[in-house]
This record gives sequence, C-alpha cells and structure tokens, in this order.
Amino acid sequence: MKKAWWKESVVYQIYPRSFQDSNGDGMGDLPGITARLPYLRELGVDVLWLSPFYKSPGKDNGYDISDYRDIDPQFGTLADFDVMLAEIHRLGMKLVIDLVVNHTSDQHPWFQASRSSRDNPYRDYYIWRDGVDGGPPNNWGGCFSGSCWTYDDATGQYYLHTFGDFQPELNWENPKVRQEVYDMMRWWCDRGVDGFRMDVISFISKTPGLPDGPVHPGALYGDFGPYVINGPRVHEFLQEMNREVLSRYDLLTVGECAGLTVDQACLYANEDGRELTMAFQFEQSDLDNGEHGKWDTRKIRLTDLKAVLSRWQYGLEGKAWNSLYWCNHDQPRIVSRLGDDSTPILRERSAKALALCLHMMQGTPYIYQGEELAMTNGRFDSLADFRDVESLNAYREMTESGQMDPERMLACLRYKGRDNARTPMQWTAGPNAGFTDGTPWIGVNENCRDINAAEQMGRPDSVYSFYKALIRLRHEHEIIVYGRFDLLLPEDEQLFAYTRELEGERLLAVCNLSGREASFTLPEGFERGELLISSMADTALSGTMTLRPWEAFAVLCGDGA
Ligand code: TEU
Repeated sequence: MKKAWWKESVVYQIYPRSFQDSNGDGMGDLPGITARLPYLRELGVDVLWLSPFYKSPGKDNGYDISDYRDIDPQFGTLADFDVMLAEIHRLGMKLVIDLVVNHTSDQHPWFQASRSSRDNPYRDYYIWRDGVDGGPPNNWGGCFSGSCWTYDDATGQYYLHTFGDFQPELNWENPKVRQEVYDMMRWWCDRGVDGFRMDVISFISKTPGLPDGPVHPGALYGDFGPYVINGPRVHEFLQEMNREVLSRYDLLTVGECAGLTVDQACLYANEDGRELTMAFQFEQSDLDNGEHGKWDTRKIRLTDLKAVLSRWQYGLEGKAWNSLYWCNHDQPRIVSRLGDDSTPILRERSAKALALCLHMMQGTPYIYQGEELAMTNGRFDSLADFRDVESLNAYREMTESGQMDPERMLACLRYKGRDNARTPMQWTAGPNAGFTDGTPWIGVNENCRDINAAEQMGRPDSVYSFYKALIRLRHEHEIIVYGRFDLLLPEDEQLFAYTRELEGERLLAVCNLSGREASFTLPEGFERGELLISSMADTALSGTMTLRPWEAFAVLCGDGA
C-alpha cells in the first residue's frame, strides 16, 4: 500500500459557529479558532477541517453559500483567515476547508441572475424545468422535507434543490459551472489550504430526464436516490476536477458521499489517485434508521455495526482508503448514541472504549469537536430549543401529515437531531462554558459544569488524555495506520474485537461495547504482548479474561512473540 501523509494523519473537525466566540456576539468565529489552536496542537491532531465560514445567509449554518471567495462577517474577514492559516501552519498542522458545490444559496449572485429571466447567461447554472400537470416536474422529495422543486414566479419554471428551497442545485452538466468551481478551488489552494471536504459530492451528477423515483411505504414523496446519488457522470466530473485542480497540489480530499457503497468507494477514493484521497460512507450512521428514515430512537445492534465496519475494512484494503468517524456536525453525539451517558464513570469509560474501537482501525480518523471530551447530546426541552432547519422542517412535515405524534417526534429530534452536535464547545465550567461572553446562538449544555476541557486537560485518566494517547500511538506505530484488518467474533453482541497485521507485527484491539461483563480468550501470542492502551487503569493480560463493562484495550506483539 502506498504511503501518504493524509493516511498517517488524524483530522479534527471544527464547526466554527460553535467552537469559540471572540467578540461577544454569541457566534464562534475565526479569531476564536486562532486563539484555541494551542489546545489542538496539545491534543496532537495533524489536520483541521473547518465547516463553512463563507459568506452566507446562514439558513443551513453556512452550507448555503452566497460568496465562495469571502468570509461571512459573523466569522471575521479574509485577513482573519490568513492569520489563522499561517498560525495553523506555524504549529505544524494543516487546514482542510469545506467545499459546498452541489448547491449555492439562493442569494448567490449566480442564482439571482439565473432566476431573473429565461435567457440570462446564468440561467443554465441551475436546473430549471417546466411543471407537469400544474405540479412540480417530478415526484422527488428533499432532504429537508417537502418537494425538491420550488416554483419561481418571475420566470414560470421550477428549480431543483435536494436540500432546502434556499439551496438551489448547481447544474454540473454546464461546463462553465465546473470551470467556475475549479477556478475558485485553485484560488483557495493558492491561498494555502491543504485540502477539501466535499459536501454531498456524490449528488452532483443527475440522470438525464430526471425520472420519478420510487415511493417507499409511508413516504410522501419519491426517492431521488437512484437518479442523483453516484449519478452517471460523477466520476467523470471528479476526474476532470482532479486534472484541473487536485493533481496540481498536495491535498487531502474527502468526499462526503451519502449513498456510498464499497464498490463506489473504490472509484471515488482509488489508490491510483484519479479522483479523491478518501470518502465518508453513511452505512454505519444509517444503521439505526427506522420506518421514518433517521427519525427513530432505536439502538444500533453491535453485530450490525461490526458487519458494516468490517466490510469497509476488507473491501478497501489495498484498493482505496477509509475515513473513520463516529461524529460530525450532522450526527448525534456518539457517547449518547452507542455509549452510556447516564453516569460520569460510565460516560468516560464508554467514550474511551468507542474511541479505541475506531482509532485502531485502518483509515484516517476524524474527531469532531468535543468528542475528545465525551460531550453528550444536548438538552432540548421544547421545539423552541432547536435551531436546525432539518429538524424544524421535519417536525412540521411529520406532525402535520399525521405520520408521527408531536411527543414522539420530539423524542426523535432529541435523540437524532443535528443540533446535538452543534451545542457550544465546552471549554470551562464557567458561564456559557467559556464559549462566549454574549448570548450563545444555541443553548450551552448545562453539563459543562462537569464536562469541559479545563478539567480534562491536566487529568491523566480523562477522555481528552485518552484521545491524546490514541493519536500519539497512531503516530508511533505504522501498524495502526497500514496494518491489515481482521475481525474476530462477528456474532458476539458485546465485544468488538479485531487484529491488525503488518510485516510480522500483530496488534489486537478488544472492546467491550456493553455495560455487562464479557469473557474473551486472547489469541495465541498476545498474553506476552505489550499493552499499548486501556480504558481502565488496571487491565491485566491473561489467557482467558473477564472484561468489565466498557473495558477496552489494545495489545501489540512483535515477530515470533
Ligand atoms: O450533509 C449531507 C447529508 O447527506 C446529510 O448528512 C444530511 O445533512 C442529512 O440531513 C442527515 O440527516 C451535508 C452537510 O454535512 C450538512 O450539514 C448540510 O446540511 C447538507 O450537506 C447540505 O449542504
């Protein structure tokens, strides 16, 4: 397998709006990030990925961009950006920025021009169609509820949007659109960025004719998936982007690929470097979906999780590169989802077990801000506490259509809503967790009194210290980066155990992902191995072990051991 810096890196995702406010407006900003860089250096991460900070009306917290080449005043200025980037580089880290080019904001000048008349030169930058029988051009429903089509009075046609009606879809069939995007990307590369996280890049190519999608039982609209996800020209477009931009720099590029399969990943993230360096899959995050998609409260079965993650480990071995994640700004907090946040001890232990389980696999690990502190889901007493457009729209659609009663839907939002990830970073036990002197744009979790960076940084057995140790181990042991993965005990509902192997060295990771004791027999050779890390202070290796609730450890054994 080819070596590369982005394979050996650990990435830390920052959601700028919720990381650190520097000017008291209740919203995080770039100078706030710059001020917190020493914290990230201390943690040891190599790469920072920043969610959008571009000029935006902010209806989807920046994933609705109105100017790709400027900073939103809420986050600062281009000069603040340059200072931040220089400081990131000075501290030996790299910066990956979010590339949101499946759609723009409806306030983007291109869309303003496009909607102004049918013969405007920008008309074809977006996807316009005539209605059919007094309704939209097809039956597709959007990710943020409602139809994928919005009628525009000015020109009497509908425009396509797979997300909010304020996020019109760019028309990638138009070569001018593609050149605009590549130009803009080169502009950021020349400014010094080290890579791109590409928002819903698997959606950019639509099947010509835009046929109606299947209507699943209970759904109000047709599914656009078969005609939008991994569409007919997506790989052609990415190879063109690679020739025009990516191959000219040394970048980490990660495609956010809803609807990704292992086979598709081998195209998007192939070792041959023709497209991207890696991709995010959604299979693991969709495991607790139910009859209403993500709006459910069921738990993920461990055997299902192992089946999915190991399929990705085996499927990409030697062919493409995995990204490893539990959390991001769209997912609930992992300790509340897969771990146990009911008491401080269980919360810390389960967070460590989950961290170890992910970080010993093959792929580039992503840590989402606050995950390294075992931050939990937020507390949302009523609908008024939520901010996310996806949650608010879904609540309206699901309750008004009678698909779910309001209490049940609120329970789903509390468990799965994206706002869980977006409550402010918990720096201290003080007012607003040290995030802002003003009024935060979304409620700070009151558990910041117990869960905060200040308390954990100096404590050797904290979750923060544990993440720091995992990152250091990855930097010290090539086997953690490149070793071949093998799953043990696929049918076990408590233990997630696997081995890694590289040039005669073997590594074993065993994680009790349950609140009950579990018995485990060490494979040949590992009793005399070196215990690299454990979620408990006193793990002792022996032939047959009884693992305590959430006990997890990794052992290394060398050639012939
Ligand atoms: O997300 C795309 C996506 O497919 C999902 O994760 C999604 O947002 C869905 O709501 C999950 O329930 C990306 C961004 O990460 C997300 O924040 C944006 O809202 C979205 O694209 C639109 O740009």
